[in-house]
Amino acid sequence: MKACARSVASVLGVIAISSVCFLGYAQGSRAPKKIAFTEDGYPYIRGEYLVKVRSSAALERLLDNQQESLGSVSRKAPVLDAGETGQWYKVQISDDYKLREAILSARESADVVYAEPNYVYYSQVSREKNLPTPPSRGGKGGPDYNAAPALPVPPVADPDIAKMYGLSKIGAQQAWQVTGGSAKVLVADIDTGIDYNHEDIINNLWRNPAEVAGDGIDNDGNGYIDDVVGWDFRDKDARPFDDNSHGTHTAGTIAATGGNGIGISGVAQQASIMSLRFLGGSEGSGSLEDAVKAIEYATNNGAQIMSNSWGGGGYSQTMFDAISRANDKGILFIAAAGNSGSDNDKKAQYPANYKLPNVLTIAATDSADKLASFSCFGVTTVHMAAPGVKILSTVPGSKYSSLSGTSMATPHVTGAAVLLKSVYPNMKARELKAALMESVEALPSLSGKVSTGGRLNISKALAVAKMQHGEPSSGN
Ligand SMILES: [Ca+2]
Ligand SMILES: [Ca+2]
Ligand SMILES: [Ca+2]
Repeated sequence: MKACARSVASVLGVIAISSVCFLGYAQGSRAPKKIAFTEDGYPYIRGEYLVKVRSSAALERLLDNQQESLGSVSRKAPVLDAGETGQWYKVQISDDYKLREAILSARESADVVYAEPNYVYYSQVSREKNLPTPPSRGGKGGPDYNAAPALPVPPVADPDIAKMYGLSKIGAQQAWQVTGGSAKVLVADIDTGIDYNHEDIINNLWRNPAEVAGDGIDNDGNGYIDDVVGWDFRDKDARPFDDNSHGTHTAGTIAATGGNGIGISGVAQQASIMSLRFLGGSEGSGSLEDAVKAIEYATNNGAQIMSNSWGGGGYSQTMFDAISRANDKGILFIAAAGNSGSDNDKKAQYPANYKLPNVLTIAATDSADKLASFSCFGVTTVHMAAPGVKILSTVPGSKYSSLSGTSMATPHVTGAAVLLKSVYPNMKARELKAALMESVEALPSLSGKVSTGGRLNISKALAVAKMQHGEPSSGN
């Protein structure tokens, strides 16, 4: 009993002196809900935390100690999965009301690098309108490449392109005089999955060259079985199909097939899109654990650009480390600023606010070049804007629909980065980011709102890159 009392006192001591965010609870409901909020308003999964330890033995020691000192703390699953940035684990406890104590006591341990809530993230689409209902999960083992319409030669205009004001705003048509993109540029769409049988996307999907579909074997030894187009981290399988529409929409803006006489065109007409699903359901939500695994997968499997139209949870060291590792590999990480219409300089949004050289944060503008009413901004933390109001793109079932959000602005910049990378394959994250930021079109509505005071112009970005890196190389 004495040992127990000392333990509790020491935990309370930490509570008194620590400046870290504490966990609180949504008021007014006693019913067990899966999601709760920290005191500073960030959503997390009840009863779960992530911890990075110096060894697996250290984890066992920690959990044994917690069980002893915090009586009702139990571990449903001691070690569910190990991340790849080192030894981080997800811990589940039965009583969420003990989660704060569990995290704080973990942080006290010399064995622990950090401990944090398993935050929740959401797709950054405007909720003014319901998303179109996707069809039931299509296909068995992945995309049906045999059903893909062949790209006609010479290129045939995409019929709905006139409805895409975003492409005109950012100078896409002029940029296409230089390059339409390249299948050599691998871009990760970290989202709700993609309808990988969509008529206007199927030709621009990544195909894992070293993986054989449907044989139940991890042919390339990357830890994922039959991952031919990406991975579904939410449902833990090889079929990252879109159950929400959001991810198919962002994928189409990045690189719906241009010049095939069908539907629309992405900002890049050609690219290799990797579908990494960690968000899902009607809200398009997902966990920190799965987000980080998706980022790690993209980093480890050759992605050069990551498109991230989501946000929600608070500062996470696990995620910071994962994005930092992508930075070390020269991978650009493009993030939506958020849809709460607030100032990110005052209330941080993540991943948008991570201070890393490869993070490029995007606000949304409309067809009149005004900052969208829902768009977050931040003169130091948000870098630039792109069209994000009433954006026409692809949705599941080989359909097309308009959506609004910083979610829609972000993939415009991703597509632009694909175009740069396709003719300047040696440009690293830092250089891509600089070229995109230096070439923005300054707009009065963005002055004092984003650090560049401007909106994406890919045609100008290619011109800036040409001054810095010489003549563009052939895209293919
Ligand atoms: Ca594999
Ligand atoms: Ca296989
Ligand atoms: Ca098309």
